[in-house]
Amino acid sequence: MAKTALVTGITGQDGSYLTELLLEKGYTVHGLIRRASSFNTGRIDHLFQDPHEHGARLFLHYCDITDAANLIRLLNEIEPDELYHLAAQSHVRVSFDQPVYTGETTGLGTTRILESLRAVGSAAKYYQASSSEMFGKVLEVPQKETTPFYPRSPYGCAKVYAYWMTVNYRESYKMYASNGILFNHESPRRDARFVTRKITRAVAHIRAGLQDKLYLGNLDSKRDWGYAKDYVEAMWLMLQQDEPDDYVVATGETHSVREFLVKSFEHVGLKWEDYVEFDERYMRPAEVDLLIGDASKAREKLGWQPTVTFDGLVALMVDADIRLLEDQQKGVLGEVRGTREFG
Ligand code: NAP
Ligand code: G4F
Repeated sequence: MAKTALVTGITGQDGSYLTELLLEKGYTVHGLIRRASSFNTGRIDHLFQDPHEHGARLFLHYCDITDAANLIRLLNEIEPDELYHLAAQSHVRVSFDQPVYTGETTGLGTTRILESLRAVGSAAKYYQASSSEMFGKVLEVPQKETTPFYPRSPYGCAKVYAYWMTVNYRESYKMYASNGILFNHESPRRDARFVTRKITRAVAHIRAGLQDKLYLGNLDSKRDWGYAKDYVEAMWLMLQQDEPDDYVVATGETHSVREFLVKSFEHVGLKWEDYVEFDERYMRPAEVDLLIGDASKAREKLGWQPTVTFDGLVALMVDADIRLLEDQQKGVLGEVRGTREFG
């Protein structure tokens, strides 16, 4: 029988790719969205374009992850087979400005969902969006499932709490609850306040003569960057196993922000030094200097592996931003945006 999935954070980068994957696999998908003063469904609007195909199996509900009563009501109504918990205040720099709110959503939001599942007696398989940011000031290179955590931001601390609550509910209540410890993953749907998309978007605008300068912070930190579409496949695989477990998902390669910058500008034949300036505002009180993951367990147990290289990711994102800008200039995008009314 076709399965039903509930996705929190469905309007985010990962939520949108995961929803596409689940609909392709025949699932009925319910997504939680929060009320905003402007449309926030831009990443999933296209899924409603064919109301007889995917659109017919996709349902959205208002629910903030700070609202336990609403969560319980919706879990009773939807009765999901699988719950992918992706909603979070996910920006590390912002978490230093909003540590309490980040703890409330990214940390306690997880407990609220786990406790709601327990309260309604749900047998849904649960996926927790854990993060390589938990490794922070790394205690081992490369990082794997057994590497101890040393978070370096309020976001990292909140994710460590959420990770352990997931393990705790698994052990205490025999819930099927798995942590995906995902390293940075990017795409043309990445918000432009994360460094990769900030760069590729700027390259497209600079190339078109619409922007003079790009202001950035620390160029020396290194990240293990993969492609988001590959990573949502790993999330799904984690919930198809007989037993719950925790998995690192990564490419096994690390590159500095500077390398991403060089490659992005080179892709369009420009020199980054002519455009990039340092801005103190983008520095963090504490930095994560080096992330590189060992995804052997995911490869061996889930049969998962990444399909997009670092160079491929840069090219894919720069090309997508060039196309997006051209479409915006032609006015094409207006037809897609805001076509759904909610409320
Ligand atoms: P994202 O693009 O920032 O999406 C976050 C989602 O959470 C959005 O749908 C957002 O809604 C929703 N959200 C935030 N606060 C909420 C609240 N209070 N109530 C309900 N919904 C709320 O993040 P992402 O890159 O897709 O990442 C998905 C998850 O994986 C996050 O938990 C993130 O921390 C984690 N993660 C990401 C990476 C990565 O490299 N991308 C790596 C490891 C872990 P709006 O659209 O309304 O803002
Ligand atoms: O793109 P970032 O903001 O991503 P960060 O901090 O690594 O966090 C992302 O990955 C985590 C997984 O490890 C996720 F859990 C988290 O939700 C998020 O998706 O920053 C990457 C690096 C940092 O070292 C930052 O200091 O880029 C550096 N950077 C330099 N200039 C900048 C900028 N980051 C941003 N956002 N903006 C800048 O102007």
